[in-house]
Amino acid sequence: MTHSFFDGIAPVKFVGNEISDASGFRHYDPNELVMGKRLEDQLRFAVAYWHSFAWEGGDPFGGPTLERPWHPQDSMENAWIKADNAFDMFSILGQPYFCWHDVDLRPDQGNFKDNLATLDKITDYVGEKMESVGTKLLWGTANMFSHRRWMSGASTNPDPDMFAFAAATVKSCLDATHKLNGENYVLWGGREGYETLLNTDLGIELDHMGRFLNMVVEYKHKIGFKGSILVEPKPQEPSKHQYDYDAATCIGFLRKYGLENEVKLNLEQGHAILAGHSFEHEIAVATAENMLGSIDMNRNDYQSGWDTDQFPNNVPEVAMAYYHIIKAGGFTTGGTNFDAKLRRQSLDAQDLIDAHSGAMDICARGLKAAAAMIQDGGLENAITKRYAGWQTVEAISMLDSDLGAICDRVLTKDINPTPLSGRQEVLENYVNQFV
Ligand code: XUL
Ligand code: CO
Repeated sequence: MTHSFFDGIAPVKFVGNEISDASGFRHYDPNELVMGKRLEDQLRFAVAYWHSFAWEGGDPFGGPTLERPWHPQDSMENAWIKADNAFDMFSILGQPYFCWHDVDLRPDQGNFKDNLATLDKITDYVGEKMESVGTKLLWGTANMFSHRRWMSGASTNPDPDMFAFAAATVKSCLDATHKLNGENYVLWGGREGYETLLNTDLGIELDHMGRFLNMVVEYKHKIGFKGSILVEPKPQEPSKHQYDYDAATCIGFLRKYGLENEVKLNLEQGHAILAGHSFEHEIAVATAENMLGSIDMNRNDYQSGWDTDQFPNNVPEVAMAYYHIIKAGGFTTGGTNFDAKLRRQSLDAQDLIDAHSGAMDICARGLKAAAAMIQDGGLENAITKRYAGWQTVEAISMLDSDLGAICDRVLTKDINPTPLSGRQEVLENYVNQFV
C-alpha cells in the first residue's frame, strides 16, 4: 500500500504532564508500574474495529459524513485497505489489543457460504498484520443485529432456520477468534429481546437463548479455545426490551441455564447508564459474584436516552470503575475496549488518534487514582468499620439460628439498636482528594 489515511501522523508518545494541545500521552506511560504491574498490562486497551473503521458517520437523521479510502465497504479489495489502515492506526497508538465483529472485517455477500470464505481470507491477512505490528486480539464477536435477517432475533428467533444461521455464524466467528489467538469471545444480544408481547413467547425465547449459549460453551471446549466466553448486558436499543438487561439479570440468566462457571460479563459504561445504573454499580455487581470478564469503556450522554458511544472523559467516574476492577484483582483475560465512536463532525484521521489517545489518558488517570485509593485503604477501612459488628460470635451464629431464637434474644437482652451515620459525605470528600 502506498498511501495511508494516517500518513504524516507520528506515533503517540508519553510526554509527561505538560499543558499544551500537542498530541501525546500525559498520564499513560505503558511502562509505569502501578500496584506492581505495568500500566499497559493493567489497562489492556483495545480499539473497536467497528466504530473506528466500519462506522461511516450516519445517524437516525442523516447518512455518512466520514469519507475513508476503504469506502465503499462492499469488496474484498477495500477490506484489505481497511485492514492496512487499521493497523497503521494501531502502530501510531501502540495499544496492545483490538476487537472485531465479522462484518467489520469483510464485505457482506448475503449468504453464509461466501461470508465464511471471505472471513477466512481476511482473518489470514489480519493475522499477518497482527504479527507484524504486534497487536493482539482481545475479543471477536458476530454481528447478528444489523442485517435484516436478524430483525426478529438470532438465537431467540421464532424461525428455527434463523437459529441455525445464527449458530453457524457464531461457530465461524469463534473459529476465527481461536485462529487469531483471541483472549475472549463476546456475545451481545442486539436483537435478543422483543418489540411487543403481542407476538412474543418469552419462555421459548429464553430457553432457546440458554441452549444456544450452552452450545457455544460446548463448542469452545471442543475446539480447545482457552479464552473466556462473555455476554454483554444492555437494557434496550435496538430492541425495546432486551433480555440481557443488566449485570444482575444476566447473572440470574446464566445461573438458570447452568452457565455461571463458564460465562462472564463484558460490561459497558453506556449500557449501564441506559439501565439506570452507574458503571461502577454494574462492575461491583459483577465482581461481587466473581463474574467480571471485560469492559467496553465509553461514555453515554446523560440526557439523550440512547446509546451515544462517546469516548470517556470523566475522571472521577472512570476512577471508581477501575477501583472496583482492581479491588477484585484486575483483569485476567479481559481488558478496556473503547466501544466508542467519533462525533459525526470529526472527519479527520487526527480526530481518531486524539479520541483514542485522550481516552487512554483518562483511563490511565482514573486507574492511578483508583490504585492510590486502594493503597491508602480509606474506603476499605470505612467499610470494614461499618460492618465490624458482624465479626462477633453472637452475630455470626445468628445466621445459623432461626427467627424464634433471634426473637428470644432480642427480648432477653432488650436489644434496641441506635442508628449510626453512613458518613457518605466524608467519603465523597475523601474520594475527591484522589481524582
Ligand atoms: C452495542 C455494543 C456492541 C457490542 C459488540 O451497543 O456495545 O458493539 O459491544 O457487539
Ligand atoms: Co459494547
